[in-house]
Amino acid sequence: KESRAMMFQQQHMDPDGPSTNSNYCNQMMRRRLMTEGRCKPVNTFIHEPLVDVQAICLQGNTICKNGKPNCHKSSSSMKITDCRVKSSSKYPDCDYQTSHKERHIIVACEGNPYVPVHFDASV
Ligand code: DGP
Ligand code: DGP
Ligand code: DGP
Repeated sequence: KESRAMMFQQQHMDPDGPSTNSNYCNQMMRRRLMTEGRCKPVNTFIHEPLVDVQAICLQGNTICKNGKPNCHKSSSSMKITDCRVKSSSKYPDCDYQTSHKERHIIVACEGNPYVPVHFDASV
């Protein structure tokens, strides 16, 4: 199914971003529909070309946090923004802390073509 791969792009891809803006996560978490029904607690956006993120599926294989074997760690560090909900946030007014970072990222890949479907961690 294309849907998990499309969902990954919706939730995690922002190749042209980020604007240097402490409201980045508040705006993007809403715009990408992660504040519907609840405030998604933690989410990472990736500021690299889609082809470079898809290529991670051919890079270092590693075990996912859920124990599945289909995770892959990027061989290069990548520009990311870490969004996490503030303890003072009250749904539906989802309020996030925005942190720009450069890290190696770990994604789960599935399917044929074998593409990212889940963001596992940054290291
Ligand atoms: P870890 O085991 O390293 O994935 O840490 C889990 C942390 O993430 C913990 O602080 C709780 C928080 N958390 C709660 N709900 C979610 C969620 O839906 N997604 C993610 N990524 N983290 C969550
Ligand atoms: P901590 O930094 O310890 O609060 O843990 C946060 C966890 O959330 C860590 O295991 C990495 C994970 N995480 C970061 N971004 C995302 C994401 O976009 N989706 C999911 N499912 N987990 C994420
Ligand atoms: P996320 O990118 O973390 O928001 O998750 C997207 C989907 O991936 C969601 O349906 C949960 C699922 N998922 C969570 N953990 C794993 C994992 O370790 N491997 C795989 N393949 N999928 C996972």
